[in-house]
Amino acid sequence: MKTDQYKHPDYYNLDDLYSDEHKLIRDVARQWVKKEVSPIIDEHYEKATFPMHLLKGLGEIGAFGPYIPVEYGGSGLDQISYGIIMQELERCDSGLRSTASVQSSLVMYPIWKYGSEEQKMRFLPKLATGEMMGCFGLTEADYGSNPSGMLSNFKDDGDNVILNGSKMWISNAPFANIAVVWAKDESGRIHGLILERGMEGFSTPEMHGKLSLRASSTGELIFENVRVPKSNILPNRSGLGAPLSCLDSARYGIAWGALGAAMDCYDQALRYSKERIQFGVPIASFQLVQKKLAEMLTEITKAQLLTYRLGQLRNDGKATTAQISMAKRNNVEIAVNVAREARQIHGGMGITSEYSMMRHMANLESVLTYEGTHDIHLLITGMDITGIPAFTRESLL
Ligand code: TGC
Ligand code: FAD
Repeated sequence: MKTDQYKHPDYYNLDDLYSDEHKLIRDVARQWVKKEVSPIIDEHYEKATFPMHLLKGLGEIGAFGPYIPVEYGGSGLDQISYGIIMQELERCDSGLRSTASVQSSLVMYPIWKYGSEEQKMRFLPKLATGEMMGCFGLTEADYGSNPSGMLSNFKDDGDNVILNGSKMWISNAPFANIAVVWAKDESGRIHGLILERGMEGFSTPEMHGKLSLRASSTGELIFENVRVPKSNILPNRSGLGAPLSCLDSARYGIAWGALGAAMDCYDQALRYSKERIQFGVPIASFQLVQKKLAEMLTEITKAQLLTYRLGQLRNDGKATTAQISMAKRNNVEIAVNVAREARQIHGGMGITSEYSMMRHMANLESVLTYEGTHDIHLLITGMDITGIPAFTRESLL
């Protein structure tokens, strides 16, 4: 069996800025990933299955809602700790990080921020341990980048509401016990509802045929006259801003995570280039290989500094949506490029599952698209700096 030799690159001594607690959290996550995930991830990727037996361990290392207060079962950690855990998971596989970031930022976060006290006590502690898993339904077949157009809707029915519609591309849906679903009331205002598996008319068929993020389970959510108790509606925020604020949290975690994938690819490429002999010398002695390595490390280092600063801003409650967009977009892009260069350094071996670059490359195509596509994030930056939204072509509507 191959051994996971990962050692993170730290060219600008970022470790000096981490607290002892941050480093401990990183060590715990890294050791767990090396022992429990690295040996089995390729098999799950090839079979397109999510390793369900890892859920308990993910809970134990604090990957579910690390920043949720202790009174609700979370670890009460800061935002940099959250980022570090996402980085350690995604440096192994984006699908593993997806499962944890959906649970943390898209299920626990909205319940914590917008739920009633009863909802928080009922759901958060079990979500934190992984005893209960959740998913987040915003995207619909015809409304991906433009969720405001969603068709899912509910009507008042006494103590309940009746929900109809569907969602697609939903991570964790096939096995989730609950789903935080966004749908419109009779006036067209968006609300979050907590759906529970077993509610009549609620189904979660798995989507097949993904060539990316294969070790993550993705499905649809279908609502056919589902009777949802009003006590399952998130009471403390409505409107599109509610789900979008959850995306801020998830995109922040992805910025850290995608950088982890890049760091893993660089680490392997550096090691391989020093071991692989061609023309009688290690390939690391060729200028063209050094150029690749030097450029990879430069991009990683810039992204590490950007991401750490974003973590500080997020800890202070000052990170803006546009700052998070810039980091998500930049880090995924550099990760795609680093994975590709690392793959080339490995020559033919780079396309095998002996190394993780090809899996990272395929995974990162999903990461480029979900949580706001690469171009949507560019437009968020454009809107922020010009004050002019360029999402719609009003004249064509
Ligand atoms: P817009 O008019 O700009 O905003 C509507 C209302 O929302 C407010 N708002 C926010 N509030 C909190 N946090 C944010 N980040 C916010 N962004 C906007 C805004 O102030 C406004 O409030 P109000 O009171 O005036 O109504 O909305 P828009 O319809 O023009 O859309 C803007 C756009 C395109 C940027 C947005 O729709 C968007 O981000 N689209 C991308 C959709 C997306 O990212 N979907 C992700 C689905 S989840 C997912 O992919 C999970 S993958 C997980 C995994 O496996 O890891
Ligand atoms: P579209 O919105 O149709 O975009 C297609 C192309 O058009 C893109 O290149 C886009 O950038 C471009 N485009 C669209 N609008 C504009 C514009 N205004 N200006 C310029 N270009 C534009 N969603 C959830 O709700 N929950 C989940 O858990 C979840 N998990 C996912 C897991 C995976 C593996 C994937 C692939 C997706 C997941 N999604 C999830 C959905 C994801 O958020 C959407 O795929 C994403 O928001 C893009 O929507 P779309 O696929 O409909 O593409």
